[in-house]
Amino acid sequence: MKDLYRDQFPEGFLWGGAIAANQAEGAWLEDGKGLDMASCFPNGLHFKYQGHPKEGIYYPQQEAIDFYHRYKEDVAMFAEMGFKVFRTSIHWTRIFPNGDDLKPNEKGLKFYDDLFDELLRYGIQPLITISHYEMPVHLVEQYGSWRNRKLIDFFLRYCQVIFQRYKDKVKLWLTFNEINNMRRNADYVAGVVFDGTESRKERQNAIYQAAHHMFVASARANKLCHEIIPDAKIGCMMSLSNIYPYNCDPQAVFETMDIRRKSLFFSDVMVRGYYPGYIYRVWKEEDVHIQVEEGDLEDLKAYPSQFVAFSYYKTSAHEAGKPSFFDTGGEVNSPNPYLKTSDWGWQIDPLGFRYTLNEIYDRYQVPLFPVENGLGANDEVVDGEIHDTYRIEYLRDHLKAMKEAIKDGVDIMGYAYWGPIDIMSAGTGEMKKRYGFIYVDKDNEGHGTLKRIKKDSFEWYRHVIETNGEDLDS
Ligand code: BGP
Repeated sequence: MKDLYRDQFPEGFLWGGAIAANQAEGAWLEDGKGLDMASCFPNGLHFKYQGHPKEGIYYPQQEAIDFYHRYKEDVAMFAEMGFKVFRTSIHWTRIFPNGDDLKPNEKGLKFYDDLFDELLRYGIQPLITISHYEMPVHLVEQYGSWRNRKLIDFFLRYCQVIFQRYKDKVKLWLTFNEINNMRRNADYVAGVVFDGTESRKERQNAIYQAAHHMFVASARANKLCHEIIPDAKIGCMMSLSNIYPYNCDPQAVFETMDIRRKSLFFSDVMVRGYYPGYIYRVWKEEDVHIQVEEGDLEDLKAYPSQFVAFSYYKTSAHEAGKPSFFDTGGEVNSPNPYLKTSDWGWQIDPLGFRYTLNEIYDRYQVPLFPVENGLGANDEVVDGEIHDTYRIEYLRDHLKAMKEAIKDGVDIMGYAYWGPIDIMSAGTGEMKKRYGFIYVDKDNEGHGTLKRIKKDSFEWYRHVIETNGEDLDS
């Protein structure tokens, strides 16, 4: 029998980094762009939509790191590190300023043409998220966002335009960023805003109905993508930081499985192509009734996601009966005494990364792509230099764990480090929570020159890519 054991990163492994348009581009109303939700999140008060921007308040995403005007300099540095892939999102409101417009905005389309050309010039493949927390505000106010079935058509019009326009440039696509986070944070992820008066039943119904519309939209986007770009791959994107039972109390073990499964529900539908049996009990108990139209379930089945892209930052531990909370990193529960904790309270767990890669591959048997993993830390500039040994350590340990997962037989397409250049935090709006190999001179209040400085991790990651992950110990 052929020996399929693999102990190296495969040839052509897609090393690179990932950002999102809303956290990097800035230029929030430039060149015909419309208002998106992320531009309305004030500093430090992230995660809850509070309406249009108001005078006198600082909104970090509006300028972000000005990637819109500085991308050439940034892409040149990604190329210097040897990136094979670069993940970003298309800002929906650059293409359709209101979301329901009939014609796209040419200036917005041109920006991404230029960005993709710049990447391709260096041999860097774009990996594009179609929607990364960037809902057009008009769709939220006018239609109630994904609660409304009309959103499927608006989204598909947007997909049609971008697939057609970029079909020769973009061969890797993701539909919705961390779609499973809408279970806990429906406004940020899906534009489903609650005013505080809704009952739990109403909220649950709205979330599952919106999710259904997004599943159908995603399946039909997959179909469109196959038709327009037959040699492209299109996947789903999940938040998969993991959760362990705090101890061997069977109650804790079962509850943990249940919490995880409510999250994996999203990829269960998108990858397997049908609603799993366990959800009917959840809906029964929560009194959820969703509207499904003719053809919906057939399309879910016919056009599943081809691969699972995901974020993994940390793990947490669940104690029986203790309610869990939630942030951009996933569940927040009891501190795990076996793990170290980052400056932002996220528990660092490289073995959890290997565990998660195995867990997800066992469940779906489709290729996996970790497209977010990294350390958000408080970096200090000393004499113009940043010695981020803690970031190198985090990265080394996670890459080693990923290599072990390859030995375990997991099919991994590539690795995109989150935030290769410092960007605005999605969870807190802070600039101080830095992930980058490249430092950006800007502070939490928006002051700074925006100058870029390489950190020590820059050279370290460059060497990793150069050796295709062979040398992780230097
Ligand atoms: C994920 C998001 C990203 C990103 C990351 C880190 O949930 O997809 O947009 O920001 O988390 O989170 P934070 O920025 O809060 O540190």
